[in-house]
Amino acid sequence: MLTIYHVPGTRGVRPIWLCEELQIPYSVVPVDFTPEFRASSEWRAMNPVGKVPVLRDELGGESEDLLMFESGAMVQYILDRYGNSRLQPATGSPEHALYLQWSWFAEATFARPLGEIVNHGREFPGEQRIDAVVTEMQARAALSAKALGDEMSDKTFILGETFSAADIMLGYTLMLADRFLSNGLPDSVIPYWQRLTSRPAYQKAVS
Ligand SMILES: N[C@@H](CCC(=O)N[C@@H](CS)C(=O)NCC(=O)O)C(=O)O
Repeated sequence: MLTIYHVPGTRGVRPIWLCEELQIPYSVVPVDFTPEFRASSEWRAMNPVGKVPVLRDELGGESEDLLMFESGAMVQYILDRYGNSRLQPATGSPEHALYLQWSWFAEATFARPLGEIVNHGREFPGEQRIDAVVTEMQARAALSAKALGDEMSDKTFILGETFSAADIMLGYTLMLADRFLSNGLPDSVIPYWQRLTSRPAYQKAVS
């Protein structure tokens, strides 16, 4: 049984959305997102840097529960263990290489400047906020949004016609971009964003 420790609107949306797409059982445990709780030894034992989400998999039998942080790693684990080859191309294929490329792009390249914009708004209010950093991160995030829009000019989903978990990885990043890009999502991305947000599994994950 999978349990996702989650704060609404944060990266736990990714494993929840995936479980909904795969129609596998899971439960959600709400997490107190205050800095105090995230700094507590109780939470640091679950996530050593005090972030969300965390995934627990009760493996049963003699096995200890598996505890994981990093939402992209959770998505890959759930797919590999419970996905029955769904929502990802065959491992080692060129298609899988592109699936990995876009999944990593979503978190390592596109979400990173967006995360800094969020942090400067939330953690460093007032005079501690460095406006030059926010401006630079806006430009970096906008460049990633444009790159994604260029890629999506003739595609339904990031790998072509078929929806995959790379779309889930990108979908959460687009949620952030939609909220925090100062000029909003580029027109080239909007049809893709609308296709993602119209999926019932996405809607369940954000409800
Ligand atoms: N790469 C990590 C990022 C986790 C992350 O930044 N989570 C955010 C919420 S979406 C958070 O906990 N932020 C609080 C903080 O950075 O202090 C993942 O994908 O799980």
